Amino acid sequence: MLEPALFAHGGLEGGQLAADISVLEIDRVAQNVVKSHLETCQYTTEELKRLAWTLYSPEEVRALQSKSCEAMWQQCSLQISNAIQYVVEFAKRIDGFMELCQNDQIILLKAGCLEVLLIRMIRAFNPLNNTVLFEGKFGGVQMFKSLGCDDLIGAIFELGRTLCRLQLSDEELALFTAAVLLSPDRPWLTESKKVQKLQDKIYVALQHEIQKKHSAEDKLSKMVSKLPLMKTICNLHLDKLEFFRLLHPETAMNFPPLYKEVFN
Ligand code: CLR
Repeated sequence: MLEPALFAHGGLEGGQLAADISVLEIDRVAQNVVKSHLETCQYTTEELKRLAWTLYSPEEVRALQSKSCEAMWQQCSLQISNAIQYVVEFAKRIDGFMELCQNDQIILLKAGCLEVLLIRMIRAFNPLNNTVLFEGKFGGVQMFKSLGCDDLIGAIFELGRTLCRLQLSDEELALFTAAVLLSPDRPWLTESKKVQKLQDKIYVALQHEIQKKHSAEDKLSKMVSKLPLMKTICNLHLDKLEFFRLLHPETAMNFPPLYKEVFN
């Protein structure tokens, strides 16, 4: 299943987390997670700032719209697959993740990586003109018309807008995505207690980080309140994929391996 992608880049040093949560330890957790995020976020903040006003021209949008549904799905699955590789690398660099059993690592990644991507999307989302980064340029919902998934795309953009309103810093983004990844309630986990302990520490670190500028209860609960919409989007994506697979089995067979591994 995910092993090749998960273990392709060799081992990582795994920090043993003590049982009690001290301020020192929370700082260490935050540092590790933020560093891991910055090392694996695919685009630097500067790159994204520079790209933000590189928009698809109307002709280019029309060209995307007149592609076949199959070709567009293929393109999107490739982009998503590339982005997933960075999420896998992010997970591997979080202290404690590689100490979980391989079964649980795979369950957490399969269940969480689209949610992480949706949160990461805010870095590549421009709420001023409702556009997202796709293959090097920014474009709006119309770009994805040929997919025939207007409801899914609409929900993704809506999430982008509401998450952008929270104005998350890279530190908050890093800790939030790590907490989502280390969700102890994913079905079939064998060591959910271990996952729970890791997630608890990350949430404490996130709370601590938010407190530097805001009232933590407020912002954290706003962040957590977006999780149901993310779950809805993930389920909608799986429905669309299943339907697409029925209509175009040959194309679906040729989707990138990582995309197939994660969403099968
Ligand atoms: C998310 C943040 C990552 C980089 C990245 C890569 C691919 C992008 C994705 C981001 C956002 C969502 C995205 C995707 C490619 C296609 C997808 C634009 C920016 C759109 C919403 C289409 C989804 C189509 C479904 C049928 C899967 O670091």
